[in-house]
Amino acid sequence: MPNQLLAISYSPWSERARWALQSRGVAFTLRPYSPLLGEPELRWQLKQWSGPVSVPVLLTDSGALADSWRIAQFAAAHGEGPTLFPAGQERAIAAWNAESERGLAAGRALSLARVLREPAALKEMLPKTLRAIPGAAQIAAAGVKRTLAKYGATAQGNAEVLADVLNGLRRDLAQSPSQAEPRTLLAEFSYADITMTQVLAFVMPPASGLKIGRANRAAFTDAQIAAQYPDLLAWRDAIYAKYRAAG
Ligand SMILES: N[C@@H](CCC(=O)N[C@@H](CS)C(=O)NCC(=O)O)C(=O)O
Repeated sequence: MPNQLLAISYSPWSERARWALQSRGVAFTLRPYSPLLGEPELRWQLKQWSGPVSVPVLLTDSGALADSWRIAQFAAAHGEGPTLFPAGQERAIAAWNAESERGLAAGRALSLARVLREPAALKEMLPKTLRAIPGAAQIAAAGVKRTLAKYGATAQGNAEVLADVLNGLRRDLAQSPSQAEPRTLLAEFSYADITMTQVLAFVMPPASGLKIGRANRAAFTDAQIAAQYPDLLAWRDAIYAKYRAAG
């Protein structure tokens, strides 16, 4: 059976896995996942009947990989292309991945609060066939609130956490040994760049990679934070242009 990637089209967590697999040329069939609606099948695939489940999930012949980090390591061990985890750098990359998690969690809380105020963005989160049904926005709002609760999102302090992660990224890029243009976090392109570029999806989504509707693109954009980090947005766009081949 070919590898199957269960992924949310507009989610930066899913994008990390998709990019890692595609950069290594690892073949997979993409199975678009809808939060809440897709959960029964996901639980069945994982044989996990209680506790939280999330995507991306890669279904392989040797079992399911239920986390973007594990999927990236699988990608690094298969196919061919950029090394992703250069020798001796795994701990450094894990630290960047932890920073990415922190930034993404804060960004999710900020973005989903804006999505909740925008019916058009809420409807875009549903599969096309459900968008016209009565109460579509309310159904999506219930799903969004569930996601916020599931990941323990708090209402306060998110802008500060996101800024802290972005300031760290700015510092790390300034100190990087990279001779390339655009700079990479390590001396060469790696999974560190894949995972850290994702934090910027909640500042302003990238032009490619994520499949995101117009209303959600606006809701994911934080004009105030974007105005403070034009250098990082330009870095992200340049990394995408150079290293993110179309899938
Ligand atoms: N550590 C996980 C986190 C993934 C994650 O947070 N996924 C969220 C993205 S919003 C998700 O699946 N949400 C849908 C849901 O929880 O129903 C990874 O990187 O794979």
